[in-house]
Amino acid sequence: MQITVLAGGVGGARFVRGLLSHLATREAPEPTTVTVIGNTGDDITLVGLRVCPDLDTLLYTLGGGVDEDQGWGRAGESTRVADELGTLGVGPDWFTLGDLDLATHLARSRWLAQGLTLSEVTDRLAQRWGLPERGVRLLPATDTPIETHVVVDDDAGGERAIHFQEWWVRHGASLPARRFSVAGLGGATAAPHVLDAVRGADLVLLPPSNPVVSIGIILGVPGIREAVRGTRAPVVGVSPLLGGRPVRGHADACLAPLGVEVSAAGVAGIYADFLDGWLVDDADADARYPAGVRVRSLDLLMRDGAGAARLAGAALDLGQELAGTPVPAGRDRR
Ligand code: FO1
Repeated sequence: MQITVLAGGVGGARFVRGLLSHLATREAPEPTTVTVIGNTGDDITLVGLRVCPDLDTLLYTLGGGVDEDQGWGRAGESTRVADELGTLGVGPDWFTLGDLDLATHLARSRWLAQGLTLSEVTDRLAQRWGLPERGVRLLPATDTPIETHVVVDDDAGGERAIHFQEWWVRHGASLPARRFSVAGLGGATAAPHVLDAVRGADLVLLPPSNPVVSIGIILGVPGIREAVRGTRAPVVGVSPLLGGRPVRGHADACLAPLGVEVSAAGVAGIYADFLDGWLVDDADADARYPAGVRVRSLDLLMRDGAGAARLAGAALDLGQELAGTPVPAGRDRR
């Protein structure tokens, strides 16, 4: 079975880890490969190094090296280099690159400078983290460098754009976003194997990643949203909102500027042109959802690994249920 997942950082990585552990516990498992298409809009160049936070969060989480409390960065990390850079006044003080994490960025930057694509670099990092042995393929959404910027008010009545990471980390998404603009997205092309992984999937999953700045960016790469709309596979998503609030992160601050209702139903609405199934929390079971979307409610929280496996199992079950039923006539995306 071919499962393709469009994933952002922390929530997406935990969901995929849960998916892998759920798949490992099935009786008589059908051979299954999981292709994860990772968001690259968070990427940033710092102290001359290319940092890919969502790809690295997926690598560290699926490879067993992530700092569990943070959900990002390396376990057992130290910051001697970052501390000295601070003393030297080099690099922003609001974004800490740990010593082990720096090795990832140094290797990636070196390989990119040697002419490797981001996909080739990600393959090497995935090998280092043992992803192929776990039946996982990690693809960047695009090899074209893209960066999400957030347009906020300046202090002279105008507006200015800041990097997504500055908005997210330095300001905690507290500056009202007027809009998002993704540098390089219009000219980007899907990375190798990405479109095939969507078109050839038996199931496409959207974990509870940020629908605007994570999954929204992946879908914004020319050709990807069309591929999701056109796939024969059921498309099943997991709400990132519970009772009108993000389970983690700042999805609410991202939906407001789009005028989208901050709710599980609101997010289903922005996916409505391709969504077949939608997992929501029991608290949101009675809301109104787009026609043609099959909604199931459950305890949405991934409190631990077992919780993530349970949520992923529910998504798989909904996908199987949808695969077994004829597509309602008139679904606009078949
Ligand atoms: N998040 C923070 O809140 N503070 C940090 O200093 C920080 C550093 C950092 C370094 C590497 C990396 O891959 C991620 C890092 N993050 C940090 C998390 C990052 O902002 C998020 O993982 C995503 O970009 C948002 O989804």
